[in-house]
Amino acid sequence: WRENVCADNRKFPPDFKFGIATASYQIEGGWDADGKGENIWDHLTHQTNLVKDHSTGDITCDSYHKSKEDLALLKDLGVDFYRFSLSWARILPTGYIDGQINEAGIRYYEDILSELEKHGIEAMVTLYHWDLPQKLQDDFGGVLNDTFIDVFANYAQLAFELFGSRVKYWVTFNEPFIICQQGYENGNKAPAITKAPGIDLYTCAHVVLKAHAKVYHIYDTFYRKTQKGKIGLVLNTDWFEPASGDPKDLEASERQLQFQFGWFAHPIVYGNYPQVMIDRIGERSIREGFKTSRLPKFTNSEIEEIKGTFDFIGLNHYTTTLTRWKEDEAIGKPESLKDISVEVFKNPFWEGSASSWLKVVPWGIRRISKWIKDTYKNPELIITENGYSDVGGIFDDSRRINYYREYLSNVLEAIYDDGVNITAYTAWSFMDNFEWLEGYTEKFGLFSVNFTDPARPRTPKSSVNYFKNVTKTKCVVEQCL
Ligand code: GBH
Repeated sequence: WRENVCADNRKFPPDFKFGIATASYQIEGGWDADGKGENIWDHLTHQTNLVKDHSTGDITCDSYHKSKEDLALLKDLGVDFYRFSLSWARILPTGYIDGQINEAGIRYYEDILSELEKHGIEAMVTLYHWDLPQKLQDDFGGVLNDTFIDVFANYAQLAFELFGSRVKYWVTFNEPFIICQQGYENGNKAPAITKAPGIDLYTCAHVVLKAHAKVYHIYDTFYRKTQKGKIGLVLNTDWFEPASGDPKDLEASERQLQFQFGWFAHPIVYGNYPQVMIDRIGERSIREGFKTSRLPKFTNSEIEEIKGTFDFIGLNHYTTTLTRWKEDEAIGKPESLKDISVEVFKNPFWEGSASSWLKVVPWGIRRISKWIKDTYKNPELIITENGYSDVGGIFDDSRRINYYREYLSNVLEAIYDDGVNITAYTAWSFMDNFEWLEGYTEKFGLFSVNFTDPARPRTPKSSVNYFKNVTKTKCVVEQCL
């Protein structure tokens, strides 16, 4: 069948784009270089023992000092665009617009953008990939406080002013589900606040959605016409495959998707939270003795403000999980998992990776794409992350190549057989980097980085050749004509 992929002309459409992604805290290093402020990841890695190998992102790939070299590698990869994020505290050390503006930080991103332009590579820029300036956490509790909305909007507007003429795609937030569920409930991400499970994460999401909508409207009103870019939100989800054909397992799968993806997608498409969240959280809250739902309510004007605030939806997708219906949890101390009440597990026969959660299930990307098309009125969908981890030091990374080939092949099927409007695909990640609480124990890069060498040399893995061929031929197999 592989030959058929090309014989069939199953190449990606001519205007389909390929890119590769990174995030500021994971690759930049230079944590206090040239006036950068402290952020919540600097704080967490310096003040706690939460990172598995007790490592930090202080230096990591040292991309802060090596961006010229990195840009040359990107050019050679043949990508159409580069997805990276801005370190808020590198631009605004305190996070506030009326604090000091760090010229060195601005220059760093200007240099990247002009190199990209020179190489004919488009920029996809994420405003917030988890590295909140620490001062905003200290002053008002970060993303839990409505104050965040204007502070974020000021930062975003500055970014549009400074960089917008050279940015094709803006992403407001990377994975609000993770920001809120892990940052403010299970403690797997900074600021690792776990004191009000079942409450704080919903407050966080409420603030994120309002901040997202505000920034969308700023772009739409003041910058879109002259800067001609697009702006969207990046959401992460597994595909949740029902464990059996039992309608109850189907219901469980749908509920899980609504509580994870729908939590953010439903508001930006339809204006409010999914009904199943409103009903379940509302009902449980009352039985728990709360006067109102733990899920905050949008006012009518907020609903109007949030509805339609995207040009594209970004999907970060890595793996699939099985879902089985289960009896509702007893009423007790609130917890978001009890609100969902679904049993999730993995098929033990699925191929694994270095990440416990990441099993290789290529057909899942086709099913989640189709589900998004059907559930959210066929939006423009961009795969903003997809990739495979190993333990590092593997240069002939054939399992990573297999992963990309099989996932990309399913993306082709989603486009041609299911009519999903997928316009671009982004591999995670450009190079091995700091994998959050897993430190340097899980490697997603197409380029390997030697973290014990002060020069942090980059070495291509075999997957670089594979991906180069994909970007050149728009075809998933190596011998494409
Ligand atoms: C992405 O999130 C991030 O955007 C990126 O920065 C990161 O490097 C990349 O993934 C690779 O991990 O074991 O039960 O705690 C992906 C979504 C969701 C994947 C949470 C890991 C952990 C599940 N992530 N999941 S669990």
